[in-house]
Amino acid sequence: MSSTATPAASPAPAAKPLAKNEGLKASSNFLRGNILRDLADQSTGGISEDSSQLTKFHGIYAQDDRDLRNQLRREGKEKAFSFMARIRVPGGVCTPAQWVTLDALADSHANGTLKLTTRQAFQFHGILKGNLWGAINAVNRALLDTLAACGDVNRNVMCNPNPEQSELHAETYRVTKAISEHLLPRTKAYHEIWVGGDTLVAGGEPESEPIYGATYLPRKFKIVVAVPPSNDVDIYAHDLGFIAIPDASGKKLLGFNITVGGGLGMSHNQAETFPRIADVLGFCRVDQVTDVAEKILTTQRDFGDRTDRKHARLKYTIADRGIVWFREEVERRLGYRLGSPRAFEFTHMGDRYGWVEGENGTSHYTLFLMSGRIKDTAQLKLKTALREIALAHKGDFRLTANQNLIIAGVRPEERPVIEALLKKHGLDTANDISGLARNAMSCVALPTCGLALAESERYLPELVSLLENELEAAGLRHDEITLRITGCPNGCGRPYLAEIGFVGKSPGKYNIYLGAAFNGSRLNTLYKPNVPETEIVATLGPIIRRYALERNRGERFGDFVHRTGYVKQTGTPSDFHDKVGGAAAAAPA
Ligand code: SRM
Ligand code: SF4
Repeated sequence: MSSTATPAASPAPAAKPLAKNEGLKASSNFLRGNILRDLADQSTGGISEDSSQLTKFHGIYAQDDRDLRNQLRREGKEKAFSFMARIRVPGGVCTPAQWVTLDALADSHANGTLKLTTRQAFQFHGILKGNLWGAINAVNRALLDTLAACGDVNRNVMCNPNPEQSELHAETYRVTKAISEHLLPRTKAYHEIWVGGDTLVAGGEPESEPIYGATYLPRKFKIVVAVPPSNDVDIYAHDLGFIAIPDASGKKLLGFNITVGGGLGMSHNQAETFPRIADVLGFCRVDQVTDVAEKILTTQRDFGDRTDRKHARLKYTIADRGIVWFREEVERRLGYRLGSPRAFEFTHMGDRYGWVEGENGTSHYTLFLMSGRIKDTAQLKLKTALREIALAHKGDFRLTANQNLIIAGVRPEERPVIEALLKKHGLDTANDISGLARNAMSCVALPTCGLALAESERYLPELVSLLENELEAAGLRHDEITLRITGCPNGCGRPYLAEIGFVGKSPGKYNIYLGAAFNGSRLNTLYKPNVPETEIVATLGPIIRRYALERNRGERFGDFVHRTGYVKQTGTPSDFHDKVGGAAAAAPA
């Protein structure tokens, strides 16, 4: 696999000034900035705005408790600052020992919970400034890290979370790790600040970022690897995707179809921002994958819009310049042509719950976790249960792209122990969960997310049960329907790929989107804007009842609402925006 970096091409002359973050990156001395100074400042629980932009590259977000904001403002006090740290877990694979460490750190350094994200990572919330260095340092000592979990770089690389399911899955995981390592930033700043000196990095050589350059990427960049027929990683939502193509035996990896230009974030009523489904670009062999990933990333590095962060993702570069231009530019950098895409089929997104047998005699249990939040409550001691399982488990854990957890690689002699622990804690209920809950996902939103306009994680249980009542009454309790909710239009819970999507508009009000494909290959469409929580059942109940009565055999909910005319896709901004402001002429490509 190639490791040669393409020198940065001269960017086209920019008519508009560069975005502020560009100057910040350039002058940060490879992401150092004033982070150390700000950490040492004990006069505040926060850090400066510039440092809060730079710490993102270190996987750390400055936040404040939004539940307390108004009260503290009234009292003339500083916001209740704390930090979120995102731990990168390529392919979602972590060991039981790492789990036990993170479980303990959540109590000693954060808010006592662990959060599994929609991109196979862990998050700590509520880390106070005085605990931040200790938390990140301890994460590194557990042989995990937070480097490049956020920021204008390639983020955590996702793949089907079960490498032990088959040799094909295992090979795909190895490729995922190779991509992840190849595209990691090379700055020593992270280790200097959080690990202590250059403990893990050979010193001496002048610092450089051979792939990124000193200003990194125009914006975040996300890569996933999928193994059909499962589209569990939501490949069409990502900047770059690789679809595993097996050889004729079906057991060995032949290569990958490449997808580019997916992305979901948008801003309400700004038509020039929109979710976009990735295009299939071509095919490459296994030994070409890191080279292809690098050249696609550097194309975006050089042509992405550095003047406007709302227009800086790869999806806009491709929407503006066209996929043909993009392929030619990537092939020019590669020095060879990409192959024609091979046939593939995705049948579903999401996770398959309960026990699955692997090819090597081990088995794997997928556990449903509401919003990926791991905590103890009066009803369910989930955190305690998973700690006990981690202490007994000899295999691995796999974080899924849907905020769930796989207890993986369970040997036959170990299985009774794990089964007993699942039963003891009431976690052996995979088959009792409704079809809607099994396919439900939310983003974090309030109280930690600074961008939330409405509740999401805290509202999901109520929303699910409201709609479950309707489905139950219509005889559809076990039908699988995808439901996703986010507290704002940024799309962290991938709501535009749900058959029923809720996107926060203001406190207690949501835009309702309907009609994405069950296999993740079609975005949904705005059905009704600004729906108050109190009107959700009245809005969706009649559609659910009609679906029960009039659907064709095997017809998915998302397809039904298209056939019966509740929504239709036009390819214009009104698919996503209720009112159109900004540069309304730009339509989704
Ligand atoms: Fe996200 C920003 C949480 C997956 C699109 N996302 C944020 C921030 C950091 C808010 C902020 O910038 O201040 C949120 C922190 C909330 C908190 O308190 O923890 C946040 N995003 C999350 C997570 C934790 C949601 C979850 O409940 O699991 C996911 C972490 C993934 C990870 O481990 O890396 C998460 N975010 C996503 C996804 C889904 C995906 O990638 O599969 C998307 C849509 C896909 C995409 O990127 O287009 C997503 N997040 C965004 C955006 C919009 C980006 C855009 O192109 O417009 C923002 C805002 C931004 O970047 O300016 C954002
Ligand atoms: Fe925050 Fe919006 Fe992302 Fe939800 S979708 S976590 S509210 S940025």
